[in-house]
Amino acid sequence: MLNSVLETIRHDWQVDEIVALLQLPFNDLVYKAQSVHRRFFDPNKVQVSTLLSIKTGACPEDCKYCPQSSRYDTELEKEKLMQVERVLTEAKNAKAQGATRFCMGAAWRSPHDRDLPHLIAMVKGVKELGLESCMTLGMLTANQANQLADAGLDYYNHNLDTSPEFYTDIITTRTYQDRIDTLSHVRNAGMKICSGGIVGMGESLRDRAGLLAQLANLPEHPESVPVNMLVKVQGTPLSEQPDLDKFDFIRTLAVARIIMPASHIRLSAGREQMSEEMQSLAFLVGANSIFYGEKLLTTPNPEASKDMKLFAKLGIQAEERSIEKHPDDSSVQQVDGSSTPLYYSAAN
Ligand code: SAM
Ligand code: DTB
Ligand code: SF4
Repeated sequence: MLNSVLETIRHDWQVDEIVALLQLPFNDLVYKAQSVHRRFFDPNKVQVSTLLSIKTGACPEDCKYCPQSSRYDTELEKEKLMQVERVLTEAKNAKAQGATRFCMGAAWRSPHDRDLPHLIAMVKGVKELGLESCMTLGMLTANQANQLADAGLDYYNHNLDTSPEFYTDIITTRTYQDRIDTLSHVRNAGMKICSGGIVGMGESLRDRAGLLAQLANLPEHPESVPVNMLVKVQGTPLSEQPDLDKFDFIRTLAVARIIMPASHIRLSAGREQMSEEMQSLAFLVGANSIFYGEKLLTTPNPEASKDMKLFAKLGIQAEERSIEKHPDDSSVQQVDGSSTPLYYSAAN
């Protein structure tokens, strides 16, 4: 059973194949995605992470979507690197609200080595609370990745954002290859990867396929794949971008589920603007992770109580445990060593 499941994990996706999946009749795509989802996950469990901005605004990069770039006037209140104690207070609150992973984000091109001791103290403190830890700090050197891994950092988030072809329309201050290099430093250091992108930035369907191909063709699939719907922030160059068709967004999630079947696919930024029906379609096609709590980094997210009500209506439960190893690795074990099945057959 396990072998046949693992055979379906591929790293040789052609962009044309992914374009064809994105263009399937909608009902066929939903059925395929939900069937794959049931082979790999409990369909009624969703992982919940809480985000905290530990350093806000004044970023030197020029990412056209981002309210934190110093190049755009978004009236954002800048904040220096947060004190460790304050970060840990926020982490405790997140745990009390039911989050299992705490993600700390900094508006940096890359961290300075002088910041590492503070970051390491944050990671250790979050781990001591019994939460999984995640950071997103920009580009990392191999040495920085090793130091964070040694401190116990579980996940590092670094998005590819879009296809290689569309990328230069959005960011000019770092290259696509810079991003791939950071991902390989993270992987070599033994951390789990959270990497995805943003849709709704004016990219074509082929660009969305190109992003998905890049993610799925990494040497190992990212354990977590955030699919962000562009949050249009006044003052950024993308503030007037027309909305992406809602079904094209759902299609992107569905295809991410199909081609990265063992990864958590996160219905990430943009939920504040989505109806309950749209979010439930996202879960139906295999999205199984969300950011939980009323703020993303700088923009609003649905209130926790609203999400809990939606989960209750849909019979969804927050996922409690994580797995020790990625199912892309043949020996899968639950953290607590239990024999709870990881895979759920479509026939069940
Ligand atoms: N500065 C670091 C970096 O860019 O690598 C880490 C923080 S950055 C804010 C993390 C990610 O948030 C970006 O890669 C992007 O995918 C996402 N993001 C930022 N602004 C967004 C927006 N307006 N809408 C949707 N996603 C956004
Ligand atoms: C990711 O892919 N999305 C999150 C997280 N990783 C760091 C960030 C979304 C940011 C949305 C805009 C904001 O709140 O500033
Ligand atoms: Fe800076 Fe990250 Fe925003 Fe780009 S996405 S401007 S690197 S904070």
